[in-house]
Formats: sequence, structure tokens, C-alpha cells
Amino acid sequence: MNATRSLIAASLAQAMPLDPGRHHMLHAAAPQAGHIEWLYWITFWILFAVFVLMIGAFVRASAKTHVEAIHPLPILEKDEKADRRAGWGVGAALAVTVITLFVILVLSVITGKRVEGLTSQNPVTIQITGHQWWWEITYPNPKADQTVTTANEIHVPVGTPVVVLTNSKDVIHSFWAPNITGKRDLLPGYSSAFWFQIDRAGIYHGQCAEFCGLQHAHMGFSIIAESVHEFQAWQQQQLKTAAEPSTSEAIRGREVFLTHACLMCHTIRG
Ligand SMILES: [Cu+2]
Repeated sequence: MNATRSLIAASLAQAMPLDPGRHHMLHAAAPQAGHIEWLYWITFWILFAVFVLMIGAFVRASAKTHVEAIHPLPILEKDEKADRRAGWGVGAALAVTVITLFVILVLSVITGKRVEGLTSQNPVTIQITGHQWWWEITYPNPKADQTVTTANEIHVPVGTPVVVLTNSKDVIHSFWAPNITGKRDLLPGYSSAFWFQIDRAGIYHGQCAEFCGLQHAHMGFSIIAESVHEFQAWQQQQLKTAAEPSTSEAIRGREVFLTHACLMCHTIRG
């Protein structure tokens, strides 16, 4: 079964434009994504069994009712026994369908509860605001000068729950990092929250999953999961003001940056 799983995962990965390890729901790097992957495989195997049974029944029925082309079509006579058998068959198929749908519904609810449950008292909190067409990431702090803001780049410590507060400045966006957790809609004028925890250090790609305008396809982001020490060092670095350029090339670069349109959207931080 593991070989089949790997084969299916590899086939799906082939269809993905990005490194599958960094943007793929079948390479879970967080417990939430693990629960979603579990539900995916259960649903996959249930549907696969239904598919095989349906094809088997179809082939059997075709073989039983095979009629040679040279013979005239048989005249069917009323067969009450066969009618009753067919009635039982349809009833059983309906019952199996309803039970299967009910089982998938229950498993979906269980997965939803597992994904939502928060087990730590000391999470890191970040605020994510959707804009056309970028992500504003803020690490709130009671002291205003200790608040860190970035764009499209989310740094988090490995093994620590991260509570994400969401909002949107303009239209509906959808935050989706398939290795980490399921899709979350960001609604204008409506605050919401969810959480995730990454157990494996690395860089994971995410993408807006709700069409939000002409540049929607470019609305990506990165989640950088690093050790607590590296995360704190990054935060301290972000709080510093940008270093003065020391080479003529760097001085020229700053000049170009400050005198062109870059400044309309970007700022220079530490
Ligand atoms: Cu979008």
C-alpha cells in the first residue's frame, strides 16, 4: 500500500509546478496538514473501492447480457423472482451509498475538530492582512517600537503553535499553505483566527487560493520555519534600522530605490 501511495503522490507531484516538498498537501509538515492528508487518503481508498465495485458490476452485467449479433434480440418475459432480486440490489446499493457518505461526513467533522484544537498556552501570535496583491504580516507587541511587519514572508519557530489573526483590506483572499494547513478565507471587515504548528524546519510556499483580481496568481508567500533561536535572531534583526550603504554600488542602489516607483510599495528595513 505504501508503494501505491508513493506512486500516486509522485504522479500528483509531477503535475505541480513547485517543489512538491514545499507546496504539496501530501507532504505534511504540520499536524493540521497531517490530519487533512489522513482524511484525503481515507476518502481516496473508499472512492477507489466504490470505483472497483462499480466497474466489476458493470463488467459482470455486460457479460451476462451479452447477445450475439447474428441472433435476434430475445423477448424478455416477466420474471418476478428476478425483479425482486433487482429491487434488493438497488436497495442495498442505496444503503451502501448513504452509509459511505455518512462515514465520510463523520470523518470530515473529526478532522475539522482535530485541525481546530489548540493545545498550548504559549503560542506565537501573528496578524495576516490580505491586500491586492500581497500579504502584510505583523508580529504584534504591546510596545509599538517592538512590532515587526513584513511582506509575503512569514517566519515562525519550529514546534511552537502559531495563532494567526486574519483580515483583508479590500476583497476576499484565501490563505493556503498546503504543507501546513487547509485554506482560510480572509474577509474584508471581518476578523478571524486559526492556528498551525510546523514540526519540520524548512521553507514552505503558500498561495492565495481565491481569485482576487488581475494579479491573483502572483499573490504567493513563504513560510520559513526555523529554530526558536534563529526566529528570535531574525526578529531582533527586523527591529534594527537599515545599515548605511558602504560601497559605491550600494549607495547607487539606494539612490535608484529612493528616486523610483519602488518606494510606492516597498520600504527598507534591517
Ligand atoms: Cu487571490
